[in-house]
Amino acid sequence: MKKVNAIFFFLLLFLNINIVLAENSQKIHIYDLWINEAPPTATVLVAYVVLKNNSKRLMTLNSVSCPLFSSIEIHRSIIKNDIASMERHSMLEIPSKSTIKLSPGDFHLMLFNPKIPLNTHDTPIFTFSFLDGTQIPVTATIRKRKDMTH
Ligand SMILES: [Cu+2]
Repeated sequence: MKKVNAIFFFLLLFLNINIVLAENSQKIHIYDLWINEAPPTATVLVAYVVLKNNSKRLMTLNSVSCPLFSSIEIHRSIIKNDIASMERHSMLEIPSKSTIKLSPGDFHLMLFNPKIPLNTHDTPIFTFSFLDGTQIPVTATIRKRKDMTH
């Protein structure tokens, strides 16, 4: 009887973990993660992504990491007194039931010190971490360089 209980307990635990993972991946959907291809000597790259919050709560992105870069920051391109610059944001809020698209000229991810030169067949995996502890791995694609103006 004890043995049966133990098996039942592990089964429940297993089911529970799977349910938690499924809920996490549904409450926020992260897609179209792409990196603008840069010359092999570039020390900083730019990435864009779409974040869709399906949940009933505000989701706050507070860090993005990838082992191929020394650090990743959330930036926004701004124009102040006709001068283009960027400001750093420590986090990015995605309101309930809404979608935020990071795109050239607006919010973007700044990727510092690539450890290898990336080309179009590379598929690095990024981890998006939220204030509530949710962590979502997302595979990036590298796009041929078109836009130098980020
Ligand atoms: Cu930037």
